[in-house]
Amino acid sequence: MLADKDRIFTNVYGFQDWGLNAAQARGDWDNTKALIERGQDAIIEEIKTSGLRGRGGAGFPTGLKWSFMPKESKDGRPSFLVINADESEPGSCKDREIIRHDPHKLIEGALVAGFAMRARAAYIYIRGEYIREAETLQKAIDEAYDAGLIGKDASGSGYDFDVFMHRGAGAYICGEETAMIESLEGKKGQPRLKPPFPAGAGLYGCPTTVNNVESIAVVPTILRRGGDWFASFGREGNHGTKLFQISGHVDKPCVVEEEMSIPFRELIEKHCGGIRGGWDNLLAVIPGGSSVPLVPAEQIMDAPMDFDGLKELGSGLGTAAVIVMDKSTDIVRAISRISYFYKHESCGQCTPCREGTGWMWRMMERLRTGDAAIEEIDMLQEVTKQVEGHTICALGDAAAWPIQGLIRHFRPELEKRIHDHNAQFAEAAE
Ligand code: L3W
Ligand code: SF4
Repeated sequence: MLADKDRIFTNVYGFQDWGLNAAQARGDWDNTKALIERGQDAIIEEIKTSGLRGRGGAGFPTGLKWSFMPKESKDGRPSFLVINADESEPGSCKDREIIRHDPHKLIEGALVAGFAMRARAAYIYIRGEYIREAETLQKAIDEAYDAGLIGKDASGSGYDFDVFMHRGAGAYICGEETAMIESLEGKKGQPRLKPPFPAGAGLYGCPTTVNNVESIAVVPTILRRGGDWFASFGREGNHGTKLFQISGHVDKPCVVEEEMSIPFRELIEKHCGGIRGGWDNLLAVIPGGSSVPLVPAEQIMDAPMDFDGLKELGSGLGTAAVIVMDKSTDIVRAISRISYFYKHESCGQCTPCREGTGWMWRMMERLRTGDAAIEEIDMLQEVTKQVEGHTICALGDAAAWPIQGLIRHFRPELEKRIHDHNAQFAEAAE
């Protein structure tokens, strides 16, 4: 288990004040100037050494992403850092805790990361529903400006760096990086085709990097304690500490910082008091937020909770939003509800997603009630394949994968429902 001394988010439960003085007492903003004086390339190298991979779902190597940003400005165009605080993935609630209780880690991280990628400013795009969090964040930004930590000659480094907060308006798709950029520009939040990636043409056509809140908030601590320190947690290719958000049928749902690659059973035993009704009562787990396929109980027990371990099980770490479902769960209904979510949140600009998410949800509803033909299971699988990989952004995949996971692991349950329904119908007809 991760020792307290190795926790980055020491105020994640809000036992202390989030304000500047308390944050400084915890070590934030401690000689930030010295971090900046190391220089852009040294900072990027340290982040590469740490093995940090993006904490927003895709797990892309953070140092590598920063290195895509241009070293020289073309035609006087500025570069930007955009921080994704549009936390909307069902099950995810870690960025909310950082902003509520440790906002200065995020703001200091924005300055140091922004400097490393030669950005002129950071835009923090916060989920519209996070009303009180937005108030806290804006107050923390104001505190940092008033103390000279950001703005002109930020932290006495000679570097000018602004931080702006922008509130979203309730659309899940604005968490997709290019939809977020469109939204920041004042347009309808719809994803752009990639490439070009934001590092080439992002906000206002300028080089931009979009990073998740947690990815940025851990940066100052990594630089202070060293990339090797961060890399000493977890296993090859899956390094560092990580905020896990455990919800559902555990005794004590929580957000907890743990070592990457911790086995699932250990994570739940140590921090959540076990599974409701005991381990024999576990049915399945969605380990990374609603976009990733579920994993049945027998496969997840000893699985390392990291990018590669969960990928091997046909799922993913995503945002590490761990949704635990015990045997009381109507698993078909649960996945159907997720399908409805993606149908509702599809931005509608590409046909396989716009039409496919509706088809998938309606077919899921037929399977939920059992009012379907057995062949419809394969037909639904085929529809998911028509959507997966054929859309502009990952929402199409995210809508397809949970259904594929259900069919892969719970086909007998789907068939039983249809048989039971048909038997009932036949009985009624006699
Ligand atoms: C330059 C290249 N940049 C990739 C960059 C790219 C992006 C990052 C990852 O989706 C996933 C999604 C959700 N040159 C590059 C390059 N990049 N190749 O690397 O890109 P990508 O396309 O792999 O992922 P993405 O589009 O960022 C994110 C999944 O996360 N998810 C979580 C969602 C979480 C929330 C939330 O509430 N926080 O919505 C869960 O599974 O489905 O698959 O920056 O530009 N050659
Ligand atoms: Fe919009 Fe869906 Fe296409 Fe993404 S996949 S761009 S959400 S229609």
